[in-house]
Amino acid sequence: MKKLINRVIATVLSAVCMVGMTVNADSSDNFIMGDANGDGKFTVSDVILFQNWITGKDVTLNDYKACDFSEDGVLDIFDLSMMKKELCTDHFKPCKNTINDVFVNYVVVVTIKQQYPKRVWTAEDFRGVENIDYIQDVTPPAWSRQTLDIFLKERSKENVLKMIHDIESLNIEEIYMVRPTSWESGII
Ligand SMILES: [Ca+2]
Ligand SMILES: [Ca+2]
Repeated sequence: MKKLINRVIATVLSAVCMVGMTVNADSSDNFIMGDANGDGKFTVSDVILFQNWITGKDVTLNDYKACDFSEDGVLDIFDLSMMKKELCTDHFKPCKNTINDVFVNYVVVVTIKQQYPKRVWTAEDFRGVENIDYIQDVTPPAWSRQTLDIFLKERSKENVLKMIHDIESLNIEEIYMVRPTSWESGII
């Protein structure tokens, strides 16, 4: 009997997951991807909350869009899977570019981890890093990672690589990766 009940529960759960649930149209545009409970960070607590929601437990998501990782307007098991993967892989990725790579221009691209809220970055955040001309926020609309372009005063491939090294050496927790604008850099 217990086995049968378990099977019924599993069937119901998989039906819920397959069908998915429509995202609330009133959901805000100002959210941190993965921040299901709305505390301003994307952590394992959000994964647990979303998992409970997907499996039909009586819990509330603070912002539905923050869980729609596939961006299809429906919350389902695929979003949960992507969310778990994202949390596991959102660690700092050191730059592997070399002087032999093709650089599109002499700009350093800084990508912020997606569990940090967007904020204004200035040269003060990169204190000690020389050769910064100006910083431009180039985050695409609705993009979960903030993206900055740092323009150099003296522009050369060597200086781009030096600045990347200098920024990486600051060990700023919010930074996901620092790259040249290179077709080979694998910017995502
Ligand atoms: Ca959270
Ligand atoms: Ca989705």
